[in-house]
Amino acid sequence: MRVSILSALTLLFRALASAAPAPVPQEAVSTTTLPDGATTVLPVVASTNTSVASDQLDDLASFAADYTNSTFNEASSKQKRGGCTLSNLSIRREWGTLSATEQEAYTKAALCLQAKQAKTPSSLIPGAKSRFDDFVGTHINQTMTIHYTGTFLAWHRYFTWSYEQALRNECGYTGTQPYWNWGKTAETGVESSPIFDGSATSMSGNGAYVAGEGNVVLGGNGLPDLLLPRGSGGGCVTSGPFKDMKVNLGPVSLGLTNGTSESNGDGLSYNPRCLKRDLTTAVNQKYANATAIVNQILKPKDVYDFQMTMQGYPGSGNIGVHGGGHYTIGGDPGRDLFVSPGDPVFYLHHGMIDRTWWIWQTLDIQERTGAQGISGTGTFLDSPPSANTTLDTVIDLGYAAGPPVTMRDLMSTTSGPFCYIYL
Ligand SMILES: *[C@@H]1O[C@H](CO)[C@@H](O)[C@H](O)[C@H]1NC(C)=O
Ligand SMILES: *[C@@H]1O[C@H](CO)[C@@H](O)[C@H](O)[C@H]1NC(C)=O
Ligand SMILES: *[C@@H]1O[C@H](CO)[C@@H](O)[C@H](O)[C@H]1NC(C)=O
Ligand SMILES: *[C@@H]1O[C@H](CO)[C@@H](O)[C@H](O)[C@H]1NC(C)=O
Ligand SMILES: *[C@@H]1O[C@H](CO)[C@@H](O)[C@H](O)[C@H]1NC(C)=O
Ligand SMILES: *[C@@H]1O[C@H](CO)[C@@H](O)[C@H](O)[C@H]1NC(C)=O
Ligand SMILES: *[C@@H]1O[C@H](CO)[C@@H](O)[C@H](O)[C@H]1NC(C)=O
Ligand SMILES: [Cu+2]
Repeated sequence: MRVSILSALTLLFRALASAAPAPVPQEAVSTTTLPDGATTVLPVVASTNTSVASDQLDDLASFAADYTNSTFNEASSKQKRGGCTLSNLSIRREWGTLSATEQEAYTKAALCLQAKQAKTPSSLIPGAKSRFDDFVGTHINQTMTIHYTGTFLAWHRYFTWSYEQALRNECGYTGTQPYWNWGKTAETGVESSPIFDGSATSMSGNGAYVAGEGNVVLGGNGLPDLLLPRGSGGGCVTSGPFKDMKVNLGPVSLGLTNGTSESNGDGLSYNPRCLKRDLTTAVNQKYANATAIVNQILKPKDVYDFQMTMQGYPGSGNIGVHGGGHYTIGGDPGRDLFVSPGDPVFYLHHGMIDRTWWIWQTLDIQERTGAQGISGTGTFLDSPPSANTTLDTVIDLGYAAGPPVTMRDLMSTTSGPFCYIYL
């Protein structure tokens, strides 16, 4: 592997800065120095006790926030950041820490996007009826070039941010994009969590219980089958802010609970139906518990491993925290890779995906926000083969949002179009 001059300098600097390293592997912690000289102690191994792992995740997130904050005091990184300053740095928070007023403002803004006219011409996507659908349509259109590709993380970062901007600029929302900490719902059970409890301050609850459903079967393409249990719902969402919303697009590749899948062609025609969920705590606990999240952050040493672990190495039997979140929601469009942004909770899930990436990037910031922070090509598992994704690869969100930007501008949450961190 090529080592850039910059990362060589970083390594040298670190070696000098830690002239007397403490022998700590037994305690499974390491001491890290922030740009402003402060030091912090971080875990190096995920605890198998999910309650301890949950604290480890908090420590890692605090480190990332402190680290980002301290770079604002460093002259050298200021020019790279353009206009992002400490005074306009926005902070994304976990759903359960928002006030009831903030939670309701968020869902009200999402309903507002669902009531606003689409920008996508109906000649291109006849089923896109609302501004909310512009985002779903863009995701459907690009699904095969944004998952298991070099653009996966950055594309979804830009997509989620653009949705947040639409809520703010087109629907008067004044807050930031909240996220879903999967580790918390794995502990409490998904159904009773503030996100999914069906109250007026939730993201709506479960689908109505549908009897007689079987497993969700993943696999195909010669891979061994992976069975996921059905959840506690399956039918239409009956409570909370989104109980009357219509899913207009899809399905394209909707996994059903009898081993088959359903599609409506390219999914771009008008197909209004209720939002369905099949909340599945067992999937959350198995694939996206706090230990899995901390492992996701601590184990991968390069972005190839990071993004493959997150999406699940095909055939490994593990669907990763990304798949874990999607299949915890279940239902329609929750189990449809193409149409999943048709459930508004998608953006809380991808907020957490992005938070996880942000923390991982901060652990080796130069390397992981630069060219070495990209791996993969422009097509799903490089099939059909396509060019490597680079810092110059352009991301275009079509009618959902603009402008097209290069990967270079999407690698840091505090430069390019972005100016946010997570707590
Ligand atoms: C996990 O850790 C918590 C907090 O330290 C402790 O109370 C609990 O007993 C541990 N659980 C197990 C199964 O060891
Ligand atoms: C960020 O750093 C500034 C000093 O530069 C400090 O005043 C502020 O409290 C810090 N904010 C956070 C969230 O740590
Ligand atoms: C932050 O504020 C500065 C001026 O205070 C402005 O130039 C810049 O565009 C803002 N950045 C963002 C990302 O809002
Ligand atoms: C699977 O379930 C769907 C939807 O309930 C149904 O239309 C289809 O016939 C079922 N397929 C099989 C093979 O049971
Ligand atoms: C947490 O997730 C990991 C990875 O998916 C899994 O191996 C482990 O069994 C899970 N832990 C618990 C307590 O379910
Ligand atoms: C694309 O990336 C792969 C893996 O990093 C590398 O082996 C290959 O040489 C690259 N191809 C080009 C054309 O740069
Ligand atoms: C779908 O993607 C293609 C590029 O892959 C683009 O040319 C086309 O405009 C997109 N359609 C919509 C409606 O965004
Ligand atoms: Cu996606």
